[in-house]
Amino acid sequence: MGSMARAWIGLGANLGDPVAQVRRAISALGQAPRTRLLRTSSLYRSPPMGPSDQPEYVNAVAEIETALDPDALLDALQGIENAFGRVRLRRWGERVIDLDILVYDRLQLRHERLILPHPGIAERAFVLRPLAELAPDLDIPGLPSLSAMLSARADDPCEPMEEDR
Ligand code: A4P
Ligand code: MG
Repeated sequence: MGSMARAWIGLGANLGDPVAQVRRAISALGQAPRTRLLRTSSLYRSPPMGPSDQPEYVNAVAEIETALDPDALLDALQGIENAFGRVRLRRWGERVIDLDILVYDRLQLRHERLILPHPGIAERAFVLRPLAELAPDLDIPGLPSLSAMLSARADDPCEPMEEDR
């Protein structure tokens, strides 16, 4: 493959069998065109951010290398979401799977369909903890250090799941 970018993908699910769906989505990510799965974090559980009348979430982060440009990568992620039968119900609402591009190289952009780095990183323990597990020293453009963002979110519930890893 030609020039490869390094990207971190956030995964989340809270409908059906969230653990199985996050795992299946990670393997689908590894099958995306011109993309190689490098590492994945543990799975984490957390209460829902947003409407509280929905099940708890399972989240993880995957590190990939890809020759897809950011738009093509977003297409690939949305293709996986659609293949899982994702239906958009409400903002911050329940979903069978959600895949977000958290970081793509050192790119910073604000397009209509794509914002990089992902705008929710600093507020979300369920993104910061799995990301820090993979890349504690990652320097994210436009954001404070991961350790500073983690300290600010230290009281948010978000636990690694123990089972079978
Ligand atoms: N978009 C822009 N930038 C990006 C990016 N970097 N990566 C656009 C991916 N997509 C990006 O997102 C809407 C649009 O964002 C996409 O079409 C894309 O063009 P969406 O996921 O389709 O839908 P949404 O539900 O409206 O997203 P929203 O409101 O941004 O919600 P989030 O941020 O996806 O949050 N609680 C816990 N504990 N864990 C979770 O994972 N997730 C959510 C959903 C709510 N509460 C949660 C969790
Ligand atoms: Mg999303």
